Amino acid sequence: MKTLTVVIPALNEEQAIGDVIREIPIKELKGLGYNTEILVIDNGSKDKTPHIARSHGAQVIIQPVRGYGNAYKAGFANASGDIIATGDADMTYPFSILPSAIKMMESEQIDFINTDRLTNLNSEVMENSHIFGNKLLTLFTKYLFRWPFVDSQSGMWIFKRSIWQNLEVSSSGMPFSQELKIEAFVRGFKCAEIPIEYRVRVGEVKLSTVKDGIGNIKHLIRKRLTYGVRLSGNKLDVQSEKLFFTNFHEESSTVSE
Ligand SMILES: Nc1nc2c(ncn2[C@@H]2O[C@H](COP(=O)(O)OP(=O)(O)O)[C@@H](O)[C@H]2O)c(=O)[nH]1
Ligand SMILES: [Mg+2]
Repeated sequence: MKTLTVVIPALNEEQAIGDVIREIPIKELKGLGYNTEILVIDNGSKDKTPHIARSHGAQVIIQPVRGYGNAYKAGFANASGDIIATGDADMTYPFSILPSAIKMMESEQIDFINTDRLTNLNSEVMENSHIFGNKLLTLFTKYLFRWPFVDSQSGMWIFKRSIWQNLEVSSSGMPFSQELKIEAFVRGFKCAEIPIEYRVRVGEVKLSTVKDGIGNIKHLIRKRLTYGVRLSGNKLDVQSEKLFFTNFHEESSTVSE
């Protein structure tokens, strides 16, 4: 039997955390040959989040240092699964897709799956400013890293745990999400992206559209400059020749750059 670890960062999410955990299709995953380990990463919730998570069968990991990226780092360090899947503790991400995503990973031998909230987005679910910010950040990422995904800010990823040790992800906060995806891609892992249905958030948003948006743009520029120095010039281009990207928006057509 293999293991899937679901890692969920949660800061004051008592309204949603129970339903989020309940949505994880444990029985179906068992049928596929996977035991499910659920890790909820908390650092400073002042509400009943950790208590509710435990009562729904999750293990609660306390990361003493605040931040979305720090929460994920603690989660990945404590994960024992062959595969790691992630998502917010706010009901926005459909954990019910995990069995089909894992089947796809196995049949296509994919290392890293990103999910795309934007292609099928119901515009009532996300504010216009947020949609604009997400598209702008993705555009920057495409331009700076020749990165072929549609949604650089999605918080749901499914990947082989073994690749994590090869990724250099230093962000402690919100840029963690884009940095992980860039790293998976530029390090040459086989990546794919699947469109999902993004849903209305339950509970209070932790992200500040303007502050975090600007922070993410600064991070992209810094990261690209670091690559420029460390990979001395065109190493990124050389690497990208052997990059592989399976775009499931177009019925599994395969595009190599
Ligand atoms: N443990 C932990 N979780 C956090 C922190 N900041 C945000 N989160 C969680 O990370 C997820 C993403 O935050 P959210 O407000 O939904 O951001 P958005 O989805 O980008 O609007 C949610 O489950 C939050 O509870 C943090 O500092 N620590
Ligand atoms: Mg969210």
